[in-house]
Amino acid sequence: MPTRRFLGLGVAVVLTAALLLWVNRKPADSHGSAASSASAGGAWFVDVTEQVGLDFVHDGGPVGDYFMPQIMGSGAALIDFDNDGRLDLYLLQNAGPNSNSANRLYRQGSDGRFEDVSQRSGLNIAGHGMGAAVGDVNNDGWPDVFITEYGGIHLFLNDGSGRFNECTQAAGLDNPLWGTATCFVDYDRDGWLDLVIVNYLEYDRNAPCYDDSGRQDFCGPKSFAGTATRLYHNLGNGGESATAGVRFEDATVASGLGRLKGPGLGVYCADFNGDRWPDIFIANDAWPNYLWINQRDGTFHERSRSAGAGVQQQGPGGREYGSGGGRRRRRWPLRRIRHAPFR
Ligand SMILES: [Ca+2]
Ligand SMILES: [Ca+2]
Ligand SMILES: [Ca+2]
Ligand SMILES: [Ca+2]
Repeated sequence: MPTRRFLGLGVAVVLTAALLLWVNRKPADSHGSAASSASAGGAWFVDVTEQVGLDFVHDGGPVGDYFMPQIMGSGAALIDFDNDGRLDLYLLQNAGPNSNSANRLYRQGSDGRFEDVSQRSGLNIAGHGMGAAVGDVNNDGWPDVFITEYGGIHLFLNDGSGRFNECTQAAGLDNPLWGTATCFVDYDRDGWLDLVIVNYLEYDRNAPCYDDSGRQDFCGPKSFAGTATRLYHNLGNGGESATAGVRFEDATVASGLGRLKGPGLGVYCADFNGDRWPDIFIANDAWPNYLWINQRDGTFHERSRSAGAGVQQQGPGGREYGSGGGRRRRRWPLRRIRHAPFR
């Protein structure tokens, strides 16, 4: 029987190597200095990365061949994988599946320091890691982990002992595209977390790009066609025990999300119109964003324009939104979201 249910939480980010780290308990000496610094009008945040034992170094892989995924990853997830009340940290690598640079899981101890538990966790895989999401997909009370990569995905079930077991294929999941952001959301409110996988470009590494002076450069978001976001519906475990795992069905076409393609980089799932049904916002790179409003029948309608959220490059009131790309581009925050109700 389910012992704990996670709401539609999902964390998905496509980041550069820089991380803004939050820890819920700091060592005593740093706590004092941080408090006095803040009270004196100084910085609110103190970099405690080394002090708390985090020695992660992001690896983007070999340089020189302008392989575009190298400048787009990688993501991270905060997850209390052992349910001790302290957030642990999972960090992705981007050096490719044949690299020795594997993803790493750090467990936070009672003193606020982190221990590298990657080896025994089973999460220490290598790849072109992009996004990560955390959610209890089999309702056994233990948070599970989903990862997107350039060319693949991975779903790991948490067995409660500190070990994660991959079940991607058995769960019916597949995404050979360039997955970026991702999140869990129970879009049909049946008590089982469903899965959103945002895809980026139909990238061809054999199609080089060049800058204005004719020198080879990294390709940008307009160099290739965009792709559709994929939605997977969680079928549950058929009433069997929690250890039986989960099964998903591809609801991309049936839900309507497959109708529009784009260079997706970000996602946020929330009830944007206040009807208590979760909606899906997709942030595209140098392309109008998509706001998929839940129609409460398993389908979504795209409403970014009427909601004022379809910000696009050089469009009225909005400029480019997104990250990466390798070409000099201005970056502006999302704007023009109105607060008037819409359907
Ligand atoms: Ca923990
Ligand atoms: Ca679970
Ligand atoms: Ca569901
Ligand atoms: Ca809604």
